[in-house]
Amino acid sequence: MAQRRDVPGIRPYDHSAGGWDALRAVATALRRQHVPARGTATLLRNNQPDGFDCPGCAWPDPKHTSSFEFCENGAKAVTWEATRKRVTPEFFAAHSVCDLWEWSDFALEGEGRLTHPLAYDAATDRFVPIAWDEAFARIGAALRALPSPDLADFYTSGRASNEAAFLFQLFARAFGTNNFPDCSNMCHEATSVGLPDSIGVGKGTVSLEDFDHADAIFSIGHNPGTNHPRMMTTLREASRRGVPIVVFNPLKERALERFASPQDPVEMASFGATPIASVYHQLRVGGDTAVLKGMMKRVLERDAADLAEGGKGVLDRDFIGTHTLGFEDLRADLDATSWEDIEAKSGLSRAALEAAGDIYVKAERVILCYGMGVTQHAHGTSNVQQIANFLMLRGNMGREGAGICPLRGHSNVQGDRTVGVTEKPGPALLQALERVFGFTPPAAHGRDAVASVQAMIEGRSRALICLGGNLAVAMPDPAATFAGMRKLDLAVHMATKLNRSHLLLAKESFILPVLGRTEQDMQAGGPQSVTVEDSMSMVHASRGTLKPASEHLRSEPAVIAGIAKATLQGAPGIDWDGMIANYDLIRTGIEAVFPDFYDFNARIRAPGGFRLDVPACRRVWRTPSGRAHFLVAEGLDEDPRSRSPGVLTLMTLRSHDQYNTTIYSLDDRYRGVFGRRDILFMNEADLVANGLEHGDKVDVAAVAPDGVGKGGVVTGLTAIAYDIPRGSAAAYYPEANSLVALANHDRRSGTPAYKSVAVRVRAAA
Ligand SMILES: Nc1nc2c(c(=O)[nH]1)N[C@H]1C(S)=C(S)[C@@H](COP(=O)(O)OP(=O)(O)OC[C@H]3O[C@@H](n4cnc5c(=O)[nH]c(N)nc54)[C@H](O)[C@@H]3O)O[C@H]1N2
Ligand SMILES: Nc1nc2c(c(=O)[nH]1)N[C@H]1C(S)=C(S)[C@@H](COP(=O)(O)OP(=O)(O)OC[C@H]3O[C@@H](n4cnc5c(=O)[nH]c(N)nc54)[C@H](O)[C@@H]3O)O[C@H]1N2
Ligand SMILES: [Mo]
Repeated sequence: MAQRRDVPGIRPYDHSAGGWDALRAVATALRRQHVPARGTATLLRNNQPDGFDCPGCAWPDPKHTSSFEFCENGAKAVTWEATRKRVTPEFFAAHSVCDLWEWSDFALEGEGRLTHPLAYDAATDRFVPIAWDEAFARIGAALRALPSPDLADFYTSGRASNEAAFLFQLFARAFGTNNFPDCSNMCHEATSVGLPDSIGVGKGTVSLEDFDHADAIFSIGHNPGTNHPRMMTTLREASRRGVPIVVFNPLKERALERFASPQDPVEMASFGATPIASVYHQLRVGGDTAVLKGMMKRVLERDAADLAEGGKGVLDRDFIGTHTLGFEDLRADLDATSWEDIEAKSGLSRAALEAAGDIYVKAERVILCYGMGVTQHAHGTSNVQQIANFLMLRGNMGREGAGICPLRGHSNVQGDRTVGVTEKPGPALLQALERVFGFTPPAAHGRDAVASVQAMIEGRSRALICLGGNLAVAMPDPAATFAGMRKLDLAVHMATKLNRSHLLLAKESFILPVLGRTEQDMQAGGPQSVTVEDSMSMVHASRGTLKPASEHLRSEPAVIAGIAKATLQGAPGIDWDGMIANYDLIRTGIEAVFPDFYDFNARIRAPGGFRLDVPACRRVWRTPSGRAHFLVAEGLDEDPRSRSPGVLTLMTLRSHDQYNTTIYSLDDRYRGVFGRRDILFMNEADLVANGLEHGDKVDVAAVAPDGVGKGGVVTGLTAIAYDIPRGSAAAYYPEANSLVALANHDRRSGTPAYKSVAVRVRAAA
């Protein structure tokens, strides 16, 4: 290979994940946010029995009572919220919205915590302070002025607590709509829609203890070293026990290769590390259906061979016979799928997939973990169902040490759904709300995230109330999304930090600053705790300990109640003030509506909280047939456009120094990228095929959704030669979101196909 030219900011990083660099990164984060020594005390309270739940991710804690578990990115998430920096009324007086629009997202959020409720003033093009009650009154009046409640959308980002989310859906339904766009729609909706058809529940079935009993772990399409760092403790323990860990990921993510635990004095002192993956398969982007079908085909082949030799076979025939339907259809599909197609689509050899299938067959108890690499595809729902099929072939569902483990995104995205944030409420929820709160909630299904944005674009949505998040930047196709949001009559953002969504002005726009999870929440009835649900259905309390960033902040429940009272004006007699004075009363309401939360207030006070019932864990299948279902995925091809010559399949993903649309720094240490994010990761042979060299400036154009016309374009990226399969490419989210069309989503779950975008690359114009 010819000597590669030097590209600024690109240098190989050969250390293990974790280790001393992780400790150094935390020290830098504390310094940048001007958080002094007390920072350490803050971090120590994170995920402690009497402290706050880490806003970083939804991975559970060992009974939530463990001693401090060091986690670089959890520390960054806490530090980001506990920053000493503030965006004050003086800041807004000095900068018009027009000026701020030119700032980068990194710079906007980097200014720190919002301190005052703000309303947009068109005369000066500035956000100006407003009294809380006046803000509530104006928002209420604007909502009441809408000809129909269905002209409003209520967005939830998954950091909101159960209490806030419950009040939010209660308010929106009392107002009269089921329009609940949710960050889950961009994330694990494929799980929430796919798994109920397979196993009767849209959640994972494993608990943390199950990992102690597993004898093989499969990891598909997630990057825990960055996004679920506390999971590394679990994977490291499993690896040290000799449990095979089989990884399928287009990129060699460093933490899945080897990890040095900052909590292990020996590893730290010796600069050692623990290998994580026992085998690492770099499949092509979008090759997961092929991989899963390949491994399942191997299981059937092994089964046939074993039977031929007089054995009992390798399928769990008891389980399949007693608990499932659809096995013969699956078998027919696998028989009809050729190894040739599987190899072509996955980019992996038959031998590699057979070996992976053999590890699966040898293990008695298998857990399969997955993330956005599986769900954010046009076939996301069916990908998830293939995972369930794979596990069920050997009864790896609903027993100790085995099961399916979706790694949720935001720390309470699962809980928000559990307590009623859903655009498709079932009869049980509707009846319970009516019984408990005395009003008839709307039954007609509402809008999810893609549908909401489409409605804004088409003028069918006139008001947007956001419980956190940065909807405009998180969604596909910023040009269309931004234009849609600018057409609104009313935009309300409950937020901790300034972001671009707030600058998309409606006729009336408000930014309402709220307490973060790390902060004390004092109400008339004393200090309050909230609750959250982690990826493994454990519900526990979270109590902030820090002094609030400003005396003007209100809690999310209090702001929702304020808007609700001003909008509903007494109807239908919900005791908003009582619930805000004492959140126990909100929890009493949750318990009355959702029977699974029985004794909520008592159980939440026990250390570690409690686990919500997941019937599939008991091999109870809440499907119409009462059985679990093998479900067939049609073919292997997600997007026929990706087969055209010269087309690459692009995934958009997170760096190590980012939390969704929040950018902590411009580094992505493990991938060897420093001080920049304008990078396109490509296979060297694809560079050559496009007449490009490592370090060339390129323009990337999406192949239009219908194969003709115009798709989105991102210009001026620097293409680098990277260890990624041929035909696949990668770029950072959200910078690359212009390439993702709103229409490019999974038809069944609405999840945008952020990880399968057909693109062409050419030298920059
Ligand atoms: N520090 C930090 N923590 C976070 C977040 C954050 O941004 N920063 N975000 C939170 C949220 S909301 C979420 S949803 C989670 C996200 O956590 P993850 O699920 O880990 O999300 P990503 O980083 O987007 O991408 C995951 C991985 O999928 C791989 N991948 C891409 N395409 C494919 C494919 O086609 N097949 C396979 N098998 N793999 C593929 C990528 O190489 C990458 O390693 O993390 C949560 N935790
Ligand atoms: N191309 C591409 N796009 C993606 C993805 C991808 O992988 N690729 N991933 C998708 C995924 S998985 C997700 S979950 C979405 C994320 O979408 P969102 O959840 O909408 O986005 P975040 O970036 O997490 O939101 C950040 C903002 O939340 C506010 N905030 C932070 N903490 C709090 C709090 O405690 N309370 C309140 N009220 N506000 C708070 C701050 O103002 C901050 O600016 O993005 C999606 N978009
Ligand atoms: Mo997410």
